[in-house]
Amino acid sequence: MTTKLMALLLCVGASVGACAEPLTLWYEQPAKKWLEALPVGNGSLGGMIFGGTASERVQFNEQTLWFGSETEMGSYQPFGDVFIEWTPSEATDYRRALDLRDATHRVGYRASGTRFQRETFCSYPDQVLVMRCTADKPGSHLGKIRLTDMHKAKISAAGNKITASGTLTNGLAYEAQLWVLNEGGQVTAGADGITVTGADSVTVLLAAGTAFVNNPLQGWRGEHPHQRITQRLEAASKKPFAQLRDAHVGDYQKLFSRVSLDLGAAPSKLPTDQRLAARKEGKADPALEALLFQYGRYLLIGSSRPGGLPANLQGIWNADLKPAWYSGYTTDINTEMNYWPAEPTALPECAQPLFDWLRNVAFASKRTTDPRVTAKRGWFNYSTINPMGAGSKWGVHKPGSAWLVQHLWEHYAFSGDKDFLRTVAYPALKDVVEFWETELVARPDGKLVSPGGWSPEHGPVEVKGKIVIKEGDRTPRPGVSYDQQIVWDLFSNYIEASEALGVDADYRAKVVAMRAKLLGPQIGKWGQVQEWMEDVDDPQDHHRHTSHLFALHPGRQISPLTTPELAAAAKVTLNARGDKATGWSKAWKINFWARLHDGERTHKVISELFKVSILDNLFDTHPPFQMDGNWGYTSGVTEMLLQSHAGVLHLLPALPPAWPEGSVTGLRARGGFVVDIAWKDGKATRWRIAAAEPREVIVRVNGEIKTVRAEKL
Ligand code: FUC
Repeated sequence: MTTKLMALLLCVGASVGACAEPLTLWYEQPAKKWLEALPVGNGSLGGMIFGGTASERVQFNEQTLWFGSETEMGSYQPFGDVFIEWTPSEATDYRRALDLRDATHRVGYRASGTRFQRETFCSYPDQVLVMRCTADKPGSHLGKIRLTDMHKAKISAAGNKITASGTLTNGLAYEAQLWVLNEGGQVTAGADGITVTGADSVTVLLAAGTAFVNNPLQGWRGEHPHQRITQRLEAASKKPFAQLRDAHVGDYQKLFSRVSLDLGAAPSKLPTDQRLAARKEGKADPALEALLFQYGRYLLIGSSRPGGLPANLQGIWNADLKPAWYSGYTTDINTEMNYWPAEPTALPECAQPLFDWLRNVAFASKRTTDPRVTAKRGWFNYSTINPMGAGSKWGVHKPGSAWLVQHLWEHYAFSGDKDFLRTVAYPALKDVVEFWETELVARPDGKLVSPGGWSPEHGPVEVKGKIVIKEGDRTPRPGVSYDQQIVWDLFSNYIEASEALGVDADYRAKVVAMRAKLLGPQIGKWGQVQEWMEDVDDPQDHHRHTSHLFALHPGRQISPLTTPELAAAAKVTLNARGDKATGWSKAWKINFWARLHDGERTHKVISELFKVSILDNLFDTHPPFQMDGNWGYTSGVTEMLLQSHAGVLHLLPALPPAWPEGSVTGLRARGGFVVDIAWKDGKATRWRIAAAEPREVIVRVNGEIKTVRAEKL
């Protein structure tokens, strides 16, 4: 038996409170409400596990169950629930835990002298959710298993199987199947589910799917999912549990274990909700901060895997028929923030769904008949989009396409993958550059400006002769900093991409000339970075969006290393905006302050995030729950430890006094580097920089600039 497995077993069997695993979320009671349940996911199929003893509930989703079409926004839909009622009901010695090391949820308790255990995971290789229920005495499983549906599907049970098969009002066919595999005892189907009697152990397999096809050329629709999910279940049911488990753990760990983070303090022995409560009260808990960092990686692996759709506003986990903001893709911050950690925390595969979606949305945007999003060249779209490119009618969002293609550039910047650059990133960048080439207009002084933008999601309006900043105002205005900075970033990425490929020298020269004429960031009358072309910013404006600092993060036009005056102005802006805001807004501020190299302030914003915006299951809340803040946080912690956007590899650029000692391994940096760092008393003590081919790199560490030879990976 491996040491790890032994530790796990010891933990499950141990009395409550005896475990202090750094990578586990655990609780002494089942979840009462959805936001206390714990998530499992394989990128497309997701479950929220309540962990009840007499009554277990797994609310599940499959990421393609969407109302809407290529022309109607619709919304993401919950699929259904698995309910299990077990007798006996009285339980003691209870513990439920989500272990991020093997992406497995475990429930353990004692009832009527028997020790029960339940292990659940969602497998990417086998495309099924697996729940195995065991006991230390034979014949102990007695109960009923039901499958429910949120959309009036026909539910039928036969033998050991329950099927829920239905069609949404937009014509999308869908199906879920639950198979019950028993060892010992009996399983019988009835009108309302499957009854289990006297089983030694029970394994529940769940698969779900829809007729959605992620391809506009096929009209987004393919075959009925029945065959596909039946085959998955047939294949999975023939494999021993240990085989399913090993395949799942192997697949997951290949991604997850690439990065480790130790923030230097022994993890608390308290359950996660009690630790969180103490953290909210101001008690230091760096290990909880490290756990939240890794949770972001866990959640991205759980909701964004190759072949699927990108993680939406709630990842894939949603129980609402009318989810907040459609549980869609909002491109004026949220969708992009979801993917900030993908490249630096070594999960580039998880960004693949974003790239596929981007290609599809570009395609759909080009064939739309909606004049509001019809471009002469290139494309743009609305601010909130569904998987098929239809948008909420709230409004168009011209710089969204430029912001999204930044992720293609970053994929290349981190990996150095020239094939990807040539075939995917470069054509997509050029397409959007062409949009802006047609869109930009020259002011009388020759400066190029975007003619009609907005600064998400407010604007200066005149009321009784005075300018006030109004929430939600979308009056189109020229030269808004948000547009200008995103276009600068797009042009810069395009220029570097065409240089790297050695193509389109003439067009590149044109883009270089356009970039030189772009109206750049301006410093206003109170020392701030101007949000609008006119100097009308209100120092009392605490709006959640700080879009005019795009250039600081995720852009690279402003940096204390290259543009110190603008960086100082960005500080003025951030101080005026304040540290209090919605979940994702604070997560963005963590990234901003890290980019300003202010570790102490960054950590103060982390404290604000924990205090107000982290829920008991460690989901981030806007409110309501939105997963962008989880991913923005993970990205922010990375930015505190390693930056690579300003021409140097910068180790520990924003290390806070609260993390005097620690280590990180496996972070990725632009240029194809993989970096490990250890530190003590706030100073880097050891580092290792590796690359596919050994070469020299300029490193900034402990206030010094060094040339370091990267080792071979
Ligand atoms: C943008 C934000 C909101 C929310 C929504 C999903 O509209 O301004 O705060 O995050 O996206």
